[in-house]
Amino acid sequence: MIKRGLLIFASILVLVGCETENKTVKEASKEEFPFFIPAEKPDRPLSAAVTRNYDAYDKIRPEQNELYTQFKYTKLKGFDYNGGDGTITRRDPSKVIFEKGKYYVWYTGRKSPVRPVGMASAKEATDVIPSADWDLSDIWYATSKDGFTWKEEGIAVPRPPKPQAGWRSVTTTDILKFKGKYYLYYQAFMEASGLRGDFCPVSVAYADSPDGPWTHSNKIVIPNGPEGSWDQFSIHDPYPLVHEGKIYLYYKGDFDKRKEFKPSKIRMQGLAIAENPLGPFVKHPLNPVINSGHETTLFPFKEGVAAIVQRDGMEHNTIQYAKDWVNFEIASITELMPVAGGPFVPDAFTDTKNGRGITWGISHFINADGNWNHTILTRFDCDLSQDIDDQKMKGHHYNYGPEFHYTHKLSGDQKKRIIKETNKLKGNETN
Ligand code: AAL
Repeated sequence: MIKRGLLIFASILVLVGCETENKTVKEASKEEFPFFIPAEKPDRPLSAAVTRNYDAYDKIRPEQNELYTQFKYTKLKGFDYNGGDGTITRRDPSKVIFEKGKYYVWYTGRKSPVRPVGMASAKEATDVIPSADWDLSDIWYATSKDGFTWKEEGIAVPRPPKPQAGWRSVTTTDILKFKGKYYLYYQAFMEASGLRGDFCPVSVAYADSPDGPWTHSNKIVIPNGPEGSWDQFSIHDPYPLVHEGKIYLYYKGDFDKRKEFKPSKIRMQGLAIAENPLGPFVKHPLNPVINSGHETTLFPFKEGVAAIVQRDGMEHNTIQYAKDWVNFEIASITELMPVAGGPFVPDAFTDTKNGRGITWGISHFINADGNWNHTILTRFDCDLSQDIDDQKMKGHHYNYGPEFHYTHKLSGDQKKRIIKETNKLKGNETN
């Protein structure tokens, strides 16, 4: 009896609730949402999406959102790739710095007698035959007067001798300038990538000049995590910035590799902080701090840090922001993002309290000739800066023509599934 009573009472509550909600909605429907979107959040019932438009973003429209941009690309001059035969690759560029009247960029450089055999065939790799595109590589560098035409200066950091960290390959570097000295952090491979996975820690070399000579620290400064931890195998894409007088080094962990999800789409970013460029680095207890991204690009913005989060993960194709440099929120959604972007960040190392943002950098195109032979460097431009307002960078979308769409075709299995579904319907008709 009591149960029945409670049930009736609960139903009345629900009805009243709906009625109240309906009244609210009814009241709201008297005033349609206005044609000119209110600049401030209106005092009226709003849907979750429109509430988000006011609460989750810095501005309510893309044109005014300083962390929304499109990206424009320009082919670089000064780099030769042997006609794309796979014997030369340049990829994973560092941030760009400006010193001695010119721009500097460092990157993974591979010049091998043959093209890579591929990670799946890593067992066939030798000390001259690369497994992956970034196997058997050194850290090269180039300079430029204008950011468009570059002069390759040569190898900055070569692979060190066995058994030092990086003897197999030194790759995916990034630059730090700290107290007048220069530091290049890099992935330090001690096995051909693909043998077990893409496994490596991070080491660092240092110099008194951006032109070197560079000295290997012969230290693993960002070690792999303990067994069973998210970054136990791969510490990728080291990316140092200076904040609160310390080195904030963001990095990627490739983890959660499972047979049933191959290739894994999960990539997340961690943070490690140190007072000294040679460590010790302390990994943040909230790691991973970004739940998506691959070769993630970061830059100080206002009092926080912004991140170009592209390629992988639930929140790929977003630009994110962390006021506290740890807890990232989505600031905008965009497309055609620079992959492995190394931006020119004038205040990357100034410990700024009001990061100005970025307008250009160097990124890369993998699979540059369609058969995974090699990667090429390119320039990207954007408006993620407090100091410009380039509305030509704030368009809503790119127009991908029919031919581009038709390059993304159904597979044979997908066609078979579709035919099966249609036949099932036909079967239903005859039944
Ligand atoms: C990119 C980067 C790292 C990986 C490989 C070279 O995905 O994240 O550098 O190890 O490719």
